[in-house]
Amino acid sequence: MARIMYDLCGENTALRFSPFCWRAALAMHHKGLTFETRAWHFSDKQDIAFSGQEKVPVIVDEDDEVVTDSFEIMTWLDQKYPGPALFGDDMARSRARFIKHWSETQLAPALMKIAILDVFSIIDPKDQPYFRESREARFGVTLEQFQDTEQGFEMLEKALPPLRAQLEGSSFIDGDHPGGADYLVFGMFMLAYVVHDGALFKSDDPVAQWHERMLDLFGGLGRNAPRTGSH
Ligand SMILES: N[C@@H](CCC(=O)N[C@@H](CS)C(=O)NCC(=O)O)C(=O)O
Repeated sequence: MARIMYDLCGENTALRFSPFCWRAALAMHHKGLTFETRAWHFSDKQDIAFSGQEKVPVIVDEDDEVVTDSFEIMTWLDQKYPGPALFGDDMARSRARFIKHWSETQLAPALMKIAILDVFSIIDPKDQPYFRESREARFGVTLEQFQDTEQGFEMLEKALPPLRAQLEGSSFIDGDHPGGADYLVFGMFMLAYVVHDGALFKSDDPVAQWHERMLDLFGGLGRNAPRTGSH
């Protein structure tokens, strides 16, 4: 059977904007693995019930093995499949977990401030009540009160210095070639790339140049992703 990834989509099922699904997709490409995606909406919980949890990405491997959680998927890929390492040894994986936490606690909130209403506007109308209710419960304010693009860019600017410093010394976070750490971070930015109209970085920023390199990987996988609006 073909390898499958359940992948969050918008009302337009070509729009794939989940940072965690992007991480998993890039990691599978890094390993040279082929896969098909199944477009998944927030309200399609029953379709992934077999995985024992309610979030994507969910991978169903060719031998029917089921794996969830982007970091676990990357760890599993290194264990199951030879070829270029995503994380390398246990010590490197442990350090990559720090990058995961940094990206999820420093980048994701900034990107949400910038793009939450963009996400809301492109998801399937049948998903919108659930999305609004669950996110408003999480944030404690309405989506409209939460969205603050200016504050989001300020938060992003505060979060970026370690990434910028790293990229002043090497082409990728993982060195001369992209690896798991790059996908952990770049996946976050793909949400904004797909749903938000407007640049995230100034063009002379090393982060912008890295972002361009990342968009070009695997035949322009990121760059050619369907996007919203006037892109
Ligand atoms: N820790 C998980 C997080 C996955 C996650 O939050 N996925 C979101 C899509 S971006 C999801 O499926 N959300 C379902 C929901 O909110 O009900 C990972 O790294 O894969």
